[in-house]
Amino acid sequence: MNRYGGIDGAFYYRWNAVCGESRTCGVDLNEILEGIVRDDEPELVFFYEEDFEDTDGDYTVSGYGARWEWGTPTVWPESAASGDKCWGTDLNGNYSNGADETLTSPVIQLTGVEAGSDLVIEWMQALYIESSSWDNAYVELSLNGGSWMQMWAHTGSTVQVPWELKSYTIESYNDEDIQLRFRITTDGSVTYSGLYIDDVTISESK
Ligand SMILES: [Ca+2]
Ligand SMILES: [Ca+2]
Repeated sequence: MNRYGGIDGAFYYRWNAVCGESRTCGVDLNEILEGIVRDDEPELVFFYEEDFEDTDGDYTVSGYGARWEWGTPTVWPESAASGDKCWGTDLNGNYSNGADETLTSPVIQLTGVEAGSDLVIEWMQALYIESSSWDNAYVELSLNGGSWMQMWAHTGSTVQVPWELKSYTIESYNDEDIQLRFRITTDGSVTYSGLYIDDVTISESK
């Protein structure tokens, strides 16, 4: 295997197949492709992945006016981010007026994460909500059962944002249990489809 420089300054590895005269040399293209490694891209090692296809992920719903449901949306965004299923603040209608409703993950116990490494939490999200003057959405995180810390919040005008990847990094993670929650609070009038969540992952950045 030889190391060589790419035009962008990155280094790549490649195999050279050497065949003797007395034997046939077969090279599997897939094996070659799997063997190509770029040195300059961070590697993500996944410790938690939930696409909500087979189960609801043991996520729980709580709060006032709660309409969180697991399944396939029949109103906007009219699909999950992956496969057929996701969680959303009502799969077939708008969120409630006067609501304070939360979707909470199970306590996620991570084992094997290198102490002091950066932990990356990612989720796919679709959002259709009134201005944050009236209706709000939050994604929060708790470590070892501690107070909830904000990873993301809806700010500004009324928005309709299709499925997009959201990301939050915990720097210097050190062997703590993690819990996530997705929450909306609403005022007394004007409702939309709300907050939709799919493909939650936690990975270590190497
Ligand atoms: Ca899904
Ligand atoms: Ca409202």
